[in-house]
Amino acid sequence: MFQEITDKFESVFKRLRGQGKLTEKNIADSLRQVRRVLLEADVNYRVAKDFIKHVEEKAVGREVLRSITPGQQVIKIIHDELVRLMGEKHAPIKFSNQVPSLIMLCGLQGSGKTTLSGKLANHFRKKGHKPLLIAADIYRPAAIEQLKVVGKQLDVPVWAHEGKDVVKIVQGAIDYARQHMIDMAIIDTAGRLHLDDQMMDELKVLKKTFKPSETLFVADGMTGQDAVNTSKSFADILDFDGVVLTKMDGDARGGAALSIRSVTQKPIKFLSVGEKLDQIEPFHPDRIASRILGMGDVVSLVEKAQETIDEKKALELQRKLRDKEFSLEDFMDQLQQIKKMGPLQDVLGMMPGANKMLKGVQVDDRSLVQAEAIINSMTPQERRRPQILNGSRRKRIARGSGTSVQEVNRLINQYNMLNKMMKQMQRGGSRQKLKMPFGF
Ligand SMILES: Nc1nc2c(ncn2[C@@H]2O[C@H](COP(=O)(O)OP(=O)(O)OP(=O)(O)O)[C@@H](O)[C@H]2O)c(=O)[nH]1
Ligand SMILES: [Mg+2]
Repeated sequence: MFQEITDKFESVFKRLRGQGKLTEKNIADSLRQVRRVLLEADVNYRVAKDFIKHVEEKAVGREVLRSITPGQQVIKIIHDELVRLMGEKHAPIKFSNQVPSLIMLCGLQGSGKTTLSGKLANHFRKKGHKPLLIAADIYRPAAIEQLKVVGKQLDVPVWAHEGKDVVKIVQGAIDYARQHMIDMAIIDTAGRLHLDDQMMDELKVLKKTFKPSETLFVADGMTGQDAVNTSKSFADILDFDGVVLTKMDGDARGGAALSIRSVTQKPIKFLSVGEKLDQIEPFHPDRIASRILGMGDVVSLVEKAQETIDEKKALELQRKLRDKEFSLEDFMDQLQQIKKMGPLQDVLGMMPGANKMLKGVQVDDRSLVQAEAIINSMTPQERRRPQILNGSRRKRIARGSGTSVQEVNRLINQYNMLNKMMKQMQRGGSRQKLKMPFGF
């Protein structure tokens, strides 16, 4: 996600930082490059133009030119403007006083509504809500079945009834929810190829009848400017509350994420980043801006870690580090925990500086699998006391795991490095507060 735009920003910034002194001319040059980066990322033309104008107004101010770190100052201005562009603050999902709160999803065919229904149910259940999924796509024959599969996967109830009257279906679901202490219901509506009248009328009726506390427009992030344009047309007809951009794990260039707020005046509330039901991220403009500018997103990383990493194991690990007992077995545990957090590339993308550090390095989830195989081929004693791993043991392990001695060596070096870094973190002051249970 955002890899391409991050890389390009990085090369612009590198030159900017290198300048001891900035003049109006070289600020203008840099901003021309920034404008090109935005346009290449498929940011709306008008949005890019306004963006540059704002940055220029601030950057050419006397403070920047006189400052000791003029490059950094300009970068800071760009960062703040990006945050502003995306709506400043995270816009949370609204709940109503009445039970159940209704979240209605709408959007074009295949944009990811049904998948998102499951993701939202999963997300909010983790936060203590009790969700219901409502199958309101009565047109596509397999649609109801698809939602049932999602519900079953999560063990979340699905309200699904045959029939041609969506209002009746939703009413039935609300009654059911009230009887079963369900506090939120997510309506999965039918998609259309285009925003046609019949679809809009149906959504308008649902909105008027049930007054959902949240109506979300689900837009396919891979379609770039098309996603922005359909969101805009949709907003003109049906006043929705927010956008969810899906398929942001693909080669989406980021332009839609940067333009939608400014074009539609509607905030992005979530990003959907994969086909699995836990691949969803609340949209925080400041965090995304940092990520786009290659500054990492430590807050999201830690949140993700907290969600997926076993607290008990993390505490145990801290104790082991303190007592110098961190073994290869623990190392494997760590690898498995990291694997749970999602594709390695995404996890690393959130770490400050990782983009620069890993330039050109292919991060591959298979390397985790390989590491597991290597550790699995060791005896328990070798895992606990890696210092006994001499040449012949390493050869045996390589054979057993279908790898080479070099690969075994590399893993042991990584382990040693991690061990050292973790000890430093343990000693270090502020970093320790993050309680990152793994030590990049
Ligand atoms: N890679 C990726 N694929 C996704 C994401 N969200 C949905 N998909 C895939 O996109 C396809 C369409 O998703 P659906 O959830 O069925 O879309 P829909 O909007 O309900 O489609 P209709 O009901 O036909 O209008 C499926 O193959 C999903 O697995 C995402 O964030 N990333
Ligand atoms: Mg669907």
